Formats: sequence, C-alpha cells, structure tokens
Amino acid sequence: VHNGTGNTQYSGQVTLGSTQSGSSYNLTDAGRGNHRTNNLNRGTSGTGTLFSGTDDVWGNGQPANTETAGADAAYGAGATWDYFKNVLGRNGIRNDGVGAYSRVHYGNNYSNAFWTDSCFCMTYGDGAGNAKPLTSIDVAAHEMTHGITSVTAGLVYSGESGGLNEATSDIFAAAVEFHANNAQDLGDYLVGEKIDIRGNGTPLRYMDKPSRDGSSKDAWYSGIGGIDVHYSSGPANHWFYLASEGSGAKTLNGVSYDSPTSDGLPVTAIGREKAALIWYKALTTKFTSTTNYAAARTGTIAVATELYGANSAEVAGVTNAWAGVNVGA
Ligand code: ASN
Ligand code: ZN
Repeated sequence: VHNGTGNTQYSGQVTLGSTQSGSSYNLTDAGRGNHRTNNLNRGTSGTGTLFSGTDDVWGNGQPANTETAGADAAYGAGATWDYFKNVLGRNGIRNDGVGAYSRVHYGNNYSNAFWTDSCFCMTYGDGAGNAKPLTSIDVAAHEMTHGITSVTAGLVYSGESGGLNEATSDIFAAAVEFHANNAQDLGDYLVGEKIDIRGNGTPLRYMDKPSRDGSSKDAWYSGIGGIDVHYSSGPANHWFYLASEGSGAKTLNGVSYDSPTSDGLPVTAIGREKAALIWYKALTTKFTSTTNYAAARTGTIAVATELYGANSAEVAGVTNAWAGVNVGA
C-alpha cells in the first residue's frame, strides 16, 4: 500500500492511496479494494484514463488543475470506504473487499454526479455557471451509497421506495462527512453545501427541515410517492436528523438547524451513530425493493428492538422520530 498526497479543492491536503508502477504512480487505492480514480477529460462515455504521474502529488487545490477533481473524488471514495468498513463492518460496496471506480471531468458544464450499476462506478461533473465540481465528500458518499443500496435492499428508484433510496444516500453522506472529520469540511446535515449548485450559497438539501429547499417534504403524506425522489426523501432525511439530534433548534459545527416535528411533540436524540447503525441494519436486513415509509418505520423499529430491547430509549427515539415526520402506527 502506497500513500500519495492529495491537494484537494474541498478537503485541504490529504493522504491518498496510490500504486507505484515502474517510475510512476497512479490513483489506484490498494488499501481500499483497488478503487481507481479516472479522468473522463470531458467525455461522457467509457472508463476514462487512470490518473497517473511521477510525483505522487495529486492536484493543487484549484479546479483548473486537472488532477484536483481526481484528488477530491479519491478522497471522498476513501472516506466512504473507511466509514462503511470501520464503523459498519462492510468491506466495500458489495462487502467483498473489491473497490469500484470514479470518473471525474464528465462532459462540459455538467452540474451533477451519479452512480451507475452497470459500470460499478460513480461519475462527477465539473459544474455549470457558479456551481463547483461535484466532488465533495458528501456527494461522493451519496453516490457510493447508491451502489450499496443497489446490492442490498435494491430500493426501486421511484415512488416511496425511491425516496427511501435517495434518503439512504443522504443519510450516509452526512454520516461519512461527520466521520471523516476533515477540518476543511466538517460534518453537517446539509447535502452538497460546498458545491453552491444554485450560485446563492445554499446546499442541495437540508435534513433538519427538508422544506428549506423549497421542494422537499418535511413529513409523509398520502401521495408523496408521486413526487421526485430527491424530494420524497425529505421525511426519511428528517427522521434521521430527529433521531440523531432530537427536535428543536441547535447549532453544530457552526451550522444552525431548526427541526420542528409534524405532530408538535418533542423527540429525544439517540445520537447519530445509533441512528445510522439502525438505518444500515434495516437497509441490509429488513428493507426490500418495494419498502415504503410504513415498512421503513416497522423495519427500523424492529432493528432497534433487536439491538437495544423493546423498552429502550433507542426504540422510543426511533418511534417518536417517525411520528415527528407523520409516519405512525
Ligand atoms: N445526483 C443524483 C443522485 O445521485 C443523480 C440522480 O438523479 N440519480 O441522486
Ligand atoms: Zn441520489
């Protein structure tokens, strides 16, 4: 296992896993299943070219340097790998120790990132207008988590299961960002705050009160399965915030949150680590491709009961957080 130096745009100077090949190095992370980071060089198809060079220093912190997006993407993939392995005991996306790969510099002025099952890879655009490259830790974790959801519950990407699929990616995006504890990009319950996708400084999504984005829903309602999955994710994202941090106003790592409940009743926090563990175990042992909000409630309460007991504070917190987003018995 060889370590290079990444000069990222969003996370400062970091250590990146690299591989030596003759007199040069490449961005193959041998310590993380040989996860590779490739350059699409504005193309929109194919695997791209593995980043390689002679100095084992990747990027200079500026987006104009071609390697910088590669350094960010490699760092985010590594942070996600480490979180799932060290915290949740999952060894890679398929739990088989095998890495995926990342493709950066997708197309021109492309303001999105995505996971693709067929290539077992994730892809990042450089952003259009004011939007910056989509390579922050939380976006990387969001996309990589789509791979995990795909090979576990397989939540169908439409209707309520689609919202739960999206929320799973946002939940672990937050969990990974907190766990990475990078001084330049501390954890928060915002998604993609570094990208400035709208050019007005707002994040893509808010988990404390999802409706802050103008489109996402704070609470479940009959018919929520008919809206875009990035908006029907709102109640589950809000559930995660409520279970993790409890209801009410709070400031954490300099970010202020406001998390009212739909029933007006308070929720007592069980903590982020337990909330994420419960979601992970529900995803991997309870959820199926057609799980809806009611079934997500049942599954997470079942997991909390198995882990902590029926009369535990954890079961109460999970149950009350669901009530707080209008998912009841
Ligand atoms: N970035 C988006 C996502 O991962 C792409 C999409 O709409 N699937 O959710
Ligand atoms: Zn997504």
